Amino acid sequence: MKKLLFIGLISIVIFSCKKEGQKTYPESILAGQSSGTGVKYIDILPDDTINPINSSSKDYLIDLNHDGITDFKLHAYLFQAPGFGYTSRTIIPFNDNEFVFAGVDSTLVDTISSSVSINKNLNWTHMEGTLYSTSWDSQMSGYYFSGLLNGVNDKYVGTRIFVGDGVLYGWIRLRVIDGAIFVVYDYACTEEN
Ligand SMILES: [Ca+2]
Repeated sequence: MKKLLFIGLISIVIFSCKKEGQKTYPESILAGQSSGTGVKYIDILPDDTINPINSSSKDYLIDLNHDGITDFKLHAYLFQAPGFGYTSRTIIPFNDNEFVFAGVDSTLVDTISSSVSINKNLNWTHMEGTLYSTSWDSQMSGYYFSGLLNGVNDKYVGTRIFVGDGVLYGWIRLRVIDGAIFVVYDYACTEEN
């Protein structure tokens, strides 16, 4: 019994020590939230435009929490030839970081409205996700597209990155423009307390 009590006491001491040194992390962020305790916000001034030239791609790297480690890559690609063409804009998570995808299709990036809570209850994936892609073929008279980010304003891509023992929730505000172009306005993520 004494032995049990001793082990119990030791466990309590170890547990409390751990708890004291432990960092805590906010469990959510609001889409578009740029201020408040535990929120790190970066406004890109002027906005960055990602514009690949024909038959090439252009990458844009984002380090959401500014720790020197890239968290996401935005990737734009354009190909066009007489009679057909293709564009794509995707997000590629690094280090198993994740973004919020739309419903059942894990390759489509969701668009989150301003002030909606980004938290663990959304659909998360670390796969490459499509922001918007198009293709056309004059012989088939077809124009095809996929992605939710076209023609929307003030919509956000929900993100989360994994650091040590914690999760940092965040968002990136983007807009797709004609062709293969897109614009990065700003981003934010939570930070440990
Ligand atoms: Ca980082």
